[in-house]
Amino acid sequence: MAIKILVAGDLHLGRSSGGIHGSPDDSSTRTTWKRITDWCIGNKADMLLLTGDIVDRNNRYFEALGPLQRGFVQLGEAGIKVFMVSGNHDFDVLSQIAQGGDYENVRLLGPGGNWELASFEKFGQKIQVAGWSFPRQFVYENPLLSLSRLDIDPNYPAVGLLHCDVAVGESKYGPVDANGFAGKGLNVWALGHIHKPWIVNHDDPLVFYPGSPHAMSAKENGSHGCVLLTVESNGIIKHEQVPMSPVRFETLIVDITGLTGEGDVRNRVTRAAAEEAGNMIREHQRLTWVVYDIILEGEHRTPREAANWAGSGIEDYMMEIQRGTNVMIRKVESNVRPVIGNLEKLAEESSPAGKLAETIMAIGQGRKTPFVEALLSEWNTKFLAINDSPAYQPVRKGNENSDISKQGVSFIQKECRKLLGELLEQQSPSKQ
Ligand SMILES: [Mn+2]
Repeated sequence: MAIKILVAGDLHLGRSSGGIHGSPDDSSTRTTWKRITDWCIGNKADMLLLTGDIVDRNNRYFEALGPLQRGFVQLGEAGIKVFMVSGNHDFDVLSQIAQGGDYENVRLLGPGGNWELASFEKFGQKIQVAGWSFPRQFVYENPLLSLSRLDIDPNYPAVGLLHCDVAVGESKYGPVDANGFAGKGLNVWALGHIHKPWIVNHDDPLVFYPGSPHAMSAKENGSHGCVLLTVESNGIIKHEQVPMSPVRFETLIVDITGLTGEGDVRNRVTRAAAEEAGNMIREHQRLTWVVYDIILEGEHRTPREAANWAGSGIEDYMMEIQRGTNVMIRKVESNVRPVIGNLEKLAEESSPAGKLAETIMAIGQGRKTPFVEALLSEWNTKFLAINDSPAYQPVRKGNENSDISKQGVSFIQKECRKLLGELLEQQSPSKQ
């Protein structure tokens, strides 16, 4: 028989996803907590591990505690054990709940920042769980440095729970080196604090952030959920993501080349979003909201106008693509280039447009006109001044040998195209 362990972190109960129309229940992390407890009960999990920041510091008393406690009770009724550690958001509130002693099945590991080892047994199979809880909001020291005293039995699998900040150097949230987890006698480390799912180390030991099970902002794009650990009877531990978030944020590139009118451009954008979301829900069921940031690409005769067509009022757009799943578009950005018709003919003109056309052609053919040389020399001076500024030192690393002049030429070409496009757009007010 295998032991099933679901791992969740950074739920931030009390918060909701930003930018969802109205304030529907499904955008709240409460919904994801319900999904997590339902999943554990429905799939007969043995254990739920929580890696801290389960309750959001700024919203906890108003919204968080009722649902959290209800979930604990339901898990207890189903015989599911909860081990948790606190993070910088819930260092006080989780220990209050645990000290209350109301939930026999729930245990906070390592209160006060003292490492603690617990164990769980089923059918003669034993799992050890070690944990350390945030004792206060800020912890500047590496919590792993105080780990030596645990009495771990090497004959049984052991899982570590820790809320910490991996690989950042200095941090006030428990800084830990990514290599620091090896050789501590634990097979798996389940971490909290970072909201993006991240496997820090694949094996020996497995070290991972499950990430926030609920996508709270457009910065948290991609699939969000929990991690299921399956401990086989031979001690082998498998891991897989279980999607939970009812909200998913994505970026989508839409090419509008060949489209002319407003309706065409808007339709291309909304259809692309609906199609992409349709594919996604075939893989990940139960998404209530798929929220897109659109990036327009390609060529258009009037790029600025096309971007306005696609973007104006788009934040009100919402479409139900299947029962219970809605697509929203949060914003539209544009990288659309102007269509520049007859460049050669234009280059013969002595107008500003002609000058720009000539420059674009010259660069395209690898020639350097006096005008290009002058621009390039100015670009070089400015680029070097920025590059010498101490603020950019870290960015510059590894970039020093790149061909600066090539970068300059490509920059000038892009700007000339943009300017020419805008110039032509102004000269042709209505070509529809
Ligand atoms: Mn945190």
